[in-house]
Amino acid sequence: MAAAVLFVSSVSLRAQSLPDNIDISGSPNGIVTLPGTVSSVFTNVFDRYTKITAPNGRSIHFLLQSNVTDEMAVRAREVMRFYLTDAPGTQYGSNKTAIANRMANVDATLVYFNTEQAAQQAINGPLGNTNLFFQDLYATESIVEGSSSYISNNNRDATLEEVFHLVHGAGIRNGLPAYHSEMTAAKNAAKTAGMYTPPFGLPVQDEVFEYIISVIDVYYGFWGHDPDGDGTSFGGEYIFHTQADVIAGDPAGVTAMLKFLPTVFSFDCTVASQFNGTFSLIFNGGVEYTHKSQYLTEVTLSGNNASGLRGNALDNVLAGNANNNVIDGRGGVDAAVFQGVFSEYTVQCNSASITVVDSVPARDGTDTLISIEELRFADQFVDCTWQDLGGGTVGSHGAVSLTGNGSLVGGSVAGLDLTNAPPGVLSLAWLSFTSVPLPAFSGTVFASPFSGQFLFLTNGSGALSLGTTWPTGIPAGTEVWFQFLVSDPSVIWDITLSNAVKATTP
Ligand SMILES: [Ca+2]
Ligand SMILES: [Ca+2]
Ligand SMILES: [Ca+2]
Repeated sequence: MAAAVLFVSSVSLRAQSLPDNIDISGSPNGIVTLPGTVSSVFTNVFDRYTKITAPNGRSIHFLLQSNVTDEMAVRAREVMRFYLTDAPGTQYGSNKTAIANRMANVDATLVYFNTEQAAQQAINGPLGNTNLFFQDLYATESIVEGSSSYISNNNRDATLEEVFHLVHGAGIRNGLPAYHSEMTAAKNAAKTAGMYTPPFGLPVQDEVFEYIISVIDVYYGFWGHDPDGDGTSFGGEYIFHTQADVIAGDPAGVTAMLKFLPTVFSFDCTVASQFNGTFSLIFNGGVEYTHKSQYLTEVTLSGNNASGLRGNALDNVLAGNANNNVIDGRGGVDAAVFQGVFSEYTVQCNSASITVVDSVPARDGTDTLISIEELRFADQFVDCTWQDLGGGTVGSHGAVSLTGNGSLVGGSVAGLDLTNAPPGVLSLAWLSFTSVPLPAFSGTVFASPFSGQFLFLTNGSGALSLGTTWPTGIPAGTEVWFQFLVSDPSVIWDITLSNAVKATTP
């Protein structure tokens, strides 16, 4: 069991503290060498640093000892960020600004040691006299998603626990005293009912800290695999080990947890660089790690293996690494994230997948997306429902522009809008189900061979708006091309071509 006690240093000995202005902006992962300008009380023990900046501009610190990997430190920081992200609709967590500010104001610091022994040595020395509100965590109890320890489930992960202790102790206890009291009441009820048994010797005022994190750890799936094989968690302290168990057996505890935290464990998870294979967020009883991964929603591959991601039924935010990845969102409205701006990529919408090719070497590679509904580039979000294929020509009123709109979900409204045509002229809409692009009229007709054609008249502004209810029952991935041939006596052929648009049903 990891250290669970919250350390607050003696007021009379307050001396060294950490500045708020340690600059981490130059580091891609936000981890920097601990500057030599801070007190040797810190540099004698720790070598690296990262932080979360609270809304008030002050810092929540992370001090890192040598064996704490960057992956571990980023993970702990992102778990903290998750805890401090507003959880809409919750009684105490819908606006966490005051909690984060309070933590920063008391110099809340995660002191991340190599081992428990290293922590004891440092805390019994000068570090114990600093002006910090600190909580310890050890590299030996840190399991990064996708690492060999994570896959084999053979080691305790204390990150969720220790990071929440810091939020609870430095932020919630005095910032939300009514909430602290509610959690204490849930703890007392669980203790009376024999569901929660605190470890021997734990001061009674510390029990609520250990109890609520038992609920949190179990709810987010960290004990589902039942490492002790006895149907409990935390070495028997808490008698539940799966989310279903704890919801059914300790609803008061779950209710308390969900007054501050969301039901979905949406921390920004980066899979360890060593991982090779398809990282799955779908529970499979034969794959131990999926007891945990089934609750993740936001996952990024790192390193350079040609690995894949398989999302779950939740709305996922997924990103590959520098190699070529297959990213399958499965159910839900899923997003794939890319590092560069849209113009740097080629996006090919196929019938059952989307291929995204990065023109910048060694960045995102060529990724294949399946059941992904949104592509997030650095400058814009795009989807494959409506694609502008170009191919149009310039007429007497400029380039005739065609856009499509609507989600193409059966029963919803879909439309086409034509602009920049001459006023009051005949316009022929071509519709094609199998595009064989045809160079014609000085442009390219993509809606060819046409499967249907319809005649319309533009209005006095040279525009045309068509709307319809999209039919139900059209299979996902069905493609339809649209393009207009516009009468324009001032150009050769008497015809101006609009650009073509391609619709792909979701
Ligand atoms: Ca999904
Ligand atoms: Ca990639
Ligand atoms: Ca999906």
